[in-house]
Amino acid sequence: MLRLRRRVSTMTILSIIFSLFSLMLKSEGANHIVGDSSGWELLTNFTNWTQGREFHVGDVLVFNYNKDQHNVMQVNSTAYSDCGRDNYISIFTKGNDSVIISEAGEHWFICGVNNHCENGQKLSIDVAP
Ligand SMILES: *[C@@H]1O[C@H](CO)[C@@H](O)[C@H](O)[C@H]1NC(C)=O
Ligand SMILES: *[C@@H]1O[C@H](CO)[C@@H](O)[C@H](O)[C@H]1NC(C)=O
Ligand SMILES: *[C@@H]1O[C@H](CO)[C@@H](O)[C@H](O)[C@H]1NC(C)=O
Ligand SMILES: *[C@@H]1O[C@H](CO)[C@@H](O)[C@H](O)[C@H]1NC(C)=O
Ligand SMILES: [Cu+2]
Repeated sequence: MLRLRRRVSTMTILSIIFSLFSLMLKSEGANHIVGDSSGWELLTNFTNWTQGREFHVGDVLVFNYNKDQHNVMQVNSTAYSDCGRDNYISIFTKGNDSVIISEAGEHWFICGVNNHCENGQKLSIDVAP
């Protein structure tokens, strides 16, 4: 009886520790290096990159690119489809931009330089709460 109780309380403590730990991990937010080592560049396949990847609110997208050749525009779905550059939500131009995802739902990014977007330099992600 005593031994059983002790085992139960050890399990309880372990599970509390585990929950706290997962909460901590969750609130930290994951860093996603867009395109991995290829970066935010013309020849990267971003559809491929998003496959099997989960995005959550609080995560960070890191865009690495040559700032003389590219930029990052966060846009709405229309501009994503049309590669429209006139009404962006935000623009990033530093070449190593960290974008914190603060809302659930779909997010769209394009490169606004020349015809890069038309050539596939665009990213669409679905963010879970
Ligand atoms: C990118 O990758 C996806 C999935 O692997 C594939 O369906 C698509 O054809 C690729 N696009 C290009 C331009 O290679
Ligand atoms: C998709 O990415 C994987 C590595 O993440 C790579 O091995 C594969 O060749 C890529 N496919 C395409 C179509 O780019
Ligand atoms: C995207 O923004 C443009 C310009 O403000 C607007 O005309 C268009 O309707 C918007 N698209 C969506 C899906 O909200
Ligand atoms: C980003 O790049 C700028 C210069 O373009 C540099 O000053 C800064 O230290 C870089 N930040 C990181 C996190 O690499
Ligand atoms: Cu570009």
